[in-house]
Amino acid sequence: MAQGKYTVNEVEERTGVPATTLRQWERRYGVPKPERSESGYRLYSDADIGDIRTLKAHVDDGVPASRAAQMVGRRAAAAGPRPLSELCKELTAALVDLDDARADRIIAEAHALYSVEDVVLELFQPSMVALGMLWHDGTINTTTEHFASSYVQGRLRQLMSLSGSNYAGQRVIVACAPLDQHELGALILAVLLRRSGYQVYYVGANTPVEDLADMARAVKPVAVMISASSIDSVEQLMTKRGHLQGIAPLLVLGGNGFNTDPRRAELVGGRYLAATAGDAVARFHALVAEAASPSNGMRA
Ligand code: B12
Repeated sequence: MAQGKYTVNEVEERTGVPATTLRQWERRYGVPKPERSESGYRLYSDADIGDIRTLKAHVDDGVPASRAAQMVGRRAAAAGPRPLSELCKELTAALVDLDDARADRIIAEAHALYSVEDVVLELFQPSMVALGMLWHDGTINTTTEHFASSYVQGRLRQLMSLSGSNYAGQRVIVACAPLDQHELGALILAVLLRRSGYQVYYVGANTPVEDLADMARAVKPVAVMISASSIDSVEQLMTKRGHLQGIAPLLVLGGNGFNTDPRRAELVGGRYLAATAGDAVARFHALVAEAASPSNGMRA
């Protein structure tokens, strides 16, 4: 949700500072910093009102306005960067409001302050889970969910292409299980793998296992990684496990369908590494080194 909720007249009433002075302070000293509504009106938050009261108190004590504004600005900066959990709540609210311009600003702030890995795992992932839960419980409708999912997918694809493919790197195919439309986990995994130097073939949602086996024969990856977000998706893989045998030196299985019971991975004939893509990629490096070592053979 946006923080700004008071108009300039309401702020004048609450603080006793005339609207003209408020605008002057903003123009000259950058304090306060109200948001703008879609139609361009200033909207002040509770924090802005706090800053205005402090500024007024200093000015009433005889401190020049420019110096008082510096004191208030320094205090705000000392509060430090906003945590990703706070940005996550704001991103979720912006997407529920169908406000992609606001979402862009929140993500820009996150990228300026945190690593790509932290942004995808601690901003995009929890925000998508929150949005998905709102859809699952009927709070938001399908169009809102599709808008939000496709927005986040777009941002992840952007990150994937910005990371650049390492054409000399070891090859990995990333796909979702047959009939599985939950694509965001697999996309996050693909981004992190690319950033770790692998040449990633990202296939995406709802991938038939027979076709995946054909692709693996052509591409010869060191690993095929499949995401299954539900038990139904795990069952799809179970029924097709014949096609998965020997598909690549490593068959790695993950996603919610395996997180709820990692033993299912063995039944499908693959390896389970971890519940989040970040931890899974860290373990994957060691496995690849092991699989590539001649003394260990090339087992899935
Ligand atoms: C968002 C969401 C949706 C969105 C998906 C949008 C999209 N384009 O991706 C929509 C609304 C479309 C959707 C639809 C459905 N959903 Co849904 N959905 C979710 C929700 C809330 C979040 C999933 C998500 O995006 N998470 C964010 C990503 C980033 O996290 P993640 O997938 O867990 O991935 C991380 C890790 O698991 C890991 N990882 C993932 N894959 C892999 C693979 C490998 C190899 C490795 C190493 C790691 C790894 O790395 C990722 C990053 O850390 C989950 C509940 C939940 N809490 O997870 C339910 C959930 C997965 N959905 C569920 C269901 C039932 C459905 C529907 C059948 C509902 C319906 N009645 O139509 C449909 C199925 C559509 C289909 N055929 O696939 C159930 C599945 C239950 C089960 N049986 O197991 C869940 C668990 C909700 C629930 N509790 O009931 N859903």
